[in-house]
Amino acid sequence: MSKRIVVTGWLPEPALDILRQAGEVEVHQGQLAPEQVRDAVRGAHAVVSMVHIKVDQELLAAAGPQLEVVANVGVGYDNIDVAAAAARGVTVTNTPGVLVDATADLTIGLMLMVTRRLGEGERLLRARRPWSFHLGFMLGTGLQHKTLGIVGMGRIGRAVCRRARAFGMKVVYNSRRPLPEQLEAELGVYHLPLDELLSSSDVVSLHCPLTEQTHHLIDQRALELMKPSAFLVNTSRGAVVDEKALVKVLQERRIAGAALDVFEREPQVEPELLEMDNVVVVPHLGSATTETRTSMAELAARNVAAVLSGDEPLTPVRA
Ligand code: 8YV
Repeated sequence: MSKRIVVTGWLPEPALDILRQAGEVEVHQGQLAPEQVRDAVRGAHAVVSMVHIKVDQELLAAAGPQLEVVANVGVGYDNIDVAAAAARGVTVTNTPGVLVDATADLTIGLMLMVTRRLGEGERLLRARRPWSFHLGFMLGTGLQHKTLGIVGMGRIGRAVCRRARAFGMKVVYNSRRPLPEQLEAELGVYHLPLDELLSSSDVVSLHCPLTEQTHHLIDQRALELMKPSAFLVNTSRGAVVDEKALVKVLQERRIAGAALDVFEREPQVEPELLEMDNVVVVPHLGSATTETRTSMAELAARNVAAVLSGDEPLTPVRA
């Protein structure tokens, strides 16, 4: 009997081709309510989950005991109750590696947008407001010789670090596990306690996963440690930042600006953020290139194919 593979969102064709060789594929697109997802996965042997789909006890129970694998299309897997899956013998996989460059590129793009006021400038022209060049017009902040503080020095953090060093920035970092000395030397970085990183950086960029420990890691207290001239960039997960506290410190001008790719209650965005000229907001585009999304989807599909045929998955998530 052919195995049933349920896909919970749009997937590029090359990935679907891989899945079709592994079983019977059913794609559910559009904004699915949790009960619609539960209905969709009933009887599935494999679920390809998108990062906004909550894979919890209820969903796993709805799927049934034949479920073998949940393949997340994303490196982050905070949407999945990994322990609950493990308890049911369900393999969980993610897509590390393939999205490192795309996410690091976007981070630098956001950093430039917010420090050089690019969104603000574009809005000015699109509003057809009068302007004229003068030496003091729309001055931003240069990155050269400034300090970038990277929170979370995994593969994406390191890729951002390399790019920032090429821009002439100094880089400090904070990570659960500090890097080996040799790698620190190669990257030209050193580890700092989080508070020190926050108080000494000109740009703080977040690259840690969302876990119980990192939920609201950047809260009111943390934000108030930042310099009034500093910028916050978040391409990790929205809930790493207390978004309401961020609104408050921005309104009080306690930091200079923020550039956000992710939000605490996606797809909602705190409305005040949309009103502020020193805030850049984009809709979760970290890995959104055709090449990267295709690679992510193919990796997820290969993980499904491996597990359904009794092989080891390529990129398992350990409980
Ligand atoms: C996007 C991500 O969420 O991989 C992650 O964890 O956040 C991003 O890559 C993903 O591409 C959305 O499907």
